[in-house]
Amino acid sequence: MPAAAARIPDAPAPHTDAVVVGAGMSGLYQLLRLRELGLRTRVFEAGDDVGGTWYWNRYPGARCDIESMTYSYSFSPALDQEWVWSERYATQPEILRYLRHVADRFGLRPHLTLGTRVTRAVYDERHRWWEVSTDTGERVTTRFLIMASGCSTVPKDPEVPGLDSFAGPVHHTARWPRTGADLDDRRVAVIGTGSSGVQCIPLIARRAAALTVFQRTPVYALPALNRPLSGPEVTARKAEYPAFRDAQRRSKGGSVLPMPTRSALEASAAERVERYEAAWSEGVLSALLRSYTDLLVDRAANETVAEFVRGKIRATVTDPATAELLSPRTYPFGTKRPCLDTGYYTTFNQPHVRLVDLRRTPLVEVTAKGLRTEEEEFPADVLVLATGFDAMTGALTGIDLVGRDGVTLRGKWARGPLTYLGLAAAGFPNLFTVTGPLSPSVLTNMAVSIEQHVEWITDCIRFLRDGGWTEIEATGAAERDWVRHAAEVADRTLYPAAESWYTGANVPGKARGFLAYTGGADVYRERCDAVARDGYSGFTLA
Ligand code: N01
Repeated sequence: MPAAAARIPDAPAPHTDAVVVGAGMSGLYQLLRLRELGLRTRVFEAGDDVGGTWYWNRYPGARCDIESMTYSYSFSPALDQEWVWSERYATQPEILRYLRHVADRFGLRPHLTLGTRVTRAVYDERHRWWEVSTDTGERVTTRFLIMASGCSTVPKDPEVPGLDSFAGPVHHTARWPRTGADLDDRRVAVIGTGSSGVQCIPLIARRAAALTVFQRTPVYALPALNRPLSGPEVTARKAEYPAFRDAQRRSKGGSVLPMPTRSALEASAAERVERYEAAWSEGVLSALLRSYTDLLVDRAANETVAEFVRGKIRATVTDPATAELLSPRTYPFGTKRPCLDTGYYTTFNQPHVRLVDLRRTPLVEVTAKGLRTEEEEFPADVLVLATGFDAMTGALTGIDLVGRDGVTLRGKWARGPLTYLGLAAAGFPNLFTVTGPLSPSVLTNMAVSIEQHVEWITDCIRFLRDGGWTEIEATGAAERDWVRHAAEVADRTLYPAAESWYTGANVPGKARGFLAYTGGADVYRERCDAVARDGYSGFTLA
């Protein structure tokens, strides 16, 4: 086995070389890579199994909105050939089975500490190591600390008084009971109509006696056209996997899809409709956005596709008033993450389903018996919160990360995340954030962005070890340049025009700013590679 992380001469060694926080898709792959490098590595995971997002989000209808054969690890050609996805869009249980299989197949379990949450980590400048504390009372010193804690980890409740007074069960979609929820013949109230709401509402409607959906902002949803994958189709895709995986890595968004060449405003209205119809029938989340080059940069161009989707909603939802309520009008198409629809809009044609517009009549309180808006009381037996997450930064600022001079990451990021490449932060040596804020992450196929970050971090640690370095830290100047660059690139798009978890606007009091890098995963990868080629420019080494 090769030598472990570099040691400081005449100084004590830390308990371990690397601690990884989280055993989701990122943490598992990071563990695998660091073990290959010969590093003593421990992974702490709050859940009692691996899976991360796919462990926690067990609500009815939870499934991926990127095709299974695309949204999976690419690092192992053997794994690609062995694993057989059953549907075009995999369900949560199937993705969880896959991640469990990865943990077993690559012998990762001995290095996992499950059911254990990291609560605090303090950088010890003298020893150049992190001291990590957990909620089980463990304290571990480690040279490197890698946050693989996910982008959508910390669930967010609705800001409405009285939640605790509700007499029946309250289920957040991201904390769904493992044994399932009793919804049969109940009066169910759902708050929230983002991706989680759009997926669970049709399935809840099938079981509930009555369903009331409380909507604050409507979404744009495209048909998923999910279906089982046939044997010959899987075989054909597997034959192409090596080239396909390579193309994914070089692509703008981590999926191999045709890119547009023409402006929407140059096309005639009839051409546009023809194109949008073709995109609509693809059943791919990004298909409409990839119809023309300017849909995410030009309001007028965007309005052509937004109105196309509204037309589809009007054609599906029979009651015109309900159709109008479900039609987004306050933000451009694509600037909040669109959703894939399997029976969402048609659910509102059912007589036992009612849509309540919280913009017109805001929620006032939750009572023991249900919900009360400014106008009406809605009795309910079960309350479902599909209200999303303190995304992108919540998992990182939610633990006490204390860097140089006692500065906390929470304090440093109070006015928005300051990070170099979304991978590292000045004042926090030897700390890496997998798919951290201001990296492409959630705007791309996460599987591809996770692998890119994990491989970059692993190469960096190898470089440090081989060079005898014990400390790496982003410089303040590099961090400032990156934050400025990320904001400039985002401001060239329509993304900042929407209030959403992309901008921090969904959490009251959270700093606003676009939280992902909009410049493209291909451009970003090249930038990260150049930093490494230049001997880690923008970092100081000790
Ligand atoms: O969360 P969201 P999500 N009162 O923040 C509403 C990924 N994901 O869990 O828009 C009333 O999108 C809120 O209203 P508004 C995916 O990246 C992927 O659905 O803030 N309503 C909104 O309607 C996704 O984008 C998959 O006005 C309140 C909803 O709750 C991300 O996770 C599946 C409220 C929250 O929507 C998050 O999706 C699921 C309040 N106080 C998730 N607070 C797939 O792969 C919030 N809302 C398919």
